Amino acid sequence: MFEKFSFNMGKKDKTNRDEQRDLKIPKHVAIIMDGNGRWAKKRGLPRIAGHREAMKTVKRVTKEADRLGVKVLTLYTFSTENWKRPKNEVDFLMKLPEQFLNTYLVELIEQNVRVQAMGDLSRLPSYTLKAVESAIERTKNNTGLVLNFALNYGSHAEIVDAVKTIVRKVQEQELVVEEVTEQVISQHLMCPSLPDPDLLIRTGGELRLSNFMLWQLAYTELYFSEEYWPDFDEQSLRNAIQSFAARQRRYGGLEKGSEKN
Ligand code: V07
Repeated sequence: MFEKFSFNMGKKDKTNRDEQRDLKIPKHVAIIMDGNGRWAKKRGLPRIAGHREAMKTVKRVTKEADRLGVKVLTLYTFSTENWKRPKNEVDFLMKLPEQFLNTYLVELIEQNVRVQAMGDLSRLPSYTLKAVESAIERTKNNTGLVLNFALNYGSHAEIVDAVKTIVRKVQEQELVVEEVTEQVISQHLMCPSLPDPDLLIRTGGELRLSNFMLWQLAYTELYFSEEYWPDFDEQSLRNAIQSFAARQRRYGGLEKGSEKN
C-alpha cells in the first residue's frame, strides 16, 4: 500500500519535495515520550539511565523530523505532575536541558533549528532556566525546524492562565464578553504563533493524553506506539508519519474540523 513512498532522497531534491506534498507530511508533530523508566527497568538499570538514553532519541528524532519536512516538533519533556516523582529523579531531570544543550546545541544551530519552550519556566531551577533561555536566544534567528520543548507544562494550568488573562482584559474593558471566541482563547494559550499539532505520537503503550495540549489537540490525529521512547528510532517516526498520511488520503476532500458540523 505504501510502495510509492520513499523517504530516502535528499531533502533538496525537487521530486522529493513533490513527493512530500503527496505524502502529506504533518507540519506540526507533538510527542509524549513515555517508557523511559520501563526501558531502564527491563535492563536492570536505574530509571535515570532511561532518561539519559531518551535524550539521544530526542536528537535522532529531531534530525529525522527535519529531514522529512516537519516544521514544528513539540516534545513533552516534563509535566506539572512530574514534580511528584522521587527527588533524585526530579533533580536529575532538571539537569537534562543543560546537558542536552551542552551536547547538541552546536549541531542544532548548524541544522538551522529554532529552540522554543512552553510551560511555567519560572518554577525551574536557575541553571535549567538559564540553559533553556540561552538556547532560545542563540537560535532565535534560525529559520528551520522549530523544536518546542514543553517543560513544566500542563494543559489545565495553561487554560487557567489564559482564562485569567481574558477575564482581566474584560474587567479592564480591553475586551467585551461577546468578543471571547475560540480564536481569542487560542491566542491566549502558550504558543499562539504555532499551528495546532497535526499528529500526536505517544510511545510506551499507554493510551492517554496526560494533560498535554488538550485544547490544541481537538482535531489532531493520534498515534500510539508500544515502543519505549529510547527504542523509538527513525523508522518508528516514518511509520507514524505513514499512518498519518494514509489517514489524510482517506479523508479525501474533507477539511479538518468539518466533522464537527
Ligand atoms: C528530558 C529526555 C526526553 C524524554 C523525556 C524525559 C527526560 C531534552 C530536554 C530539554 C528540555 C529543554 C531544552 C532542551 C532540552 C529535556 C527534561 C527531560 C526535563 F531547552 N530531554 N529532556 N528536559 N528527558
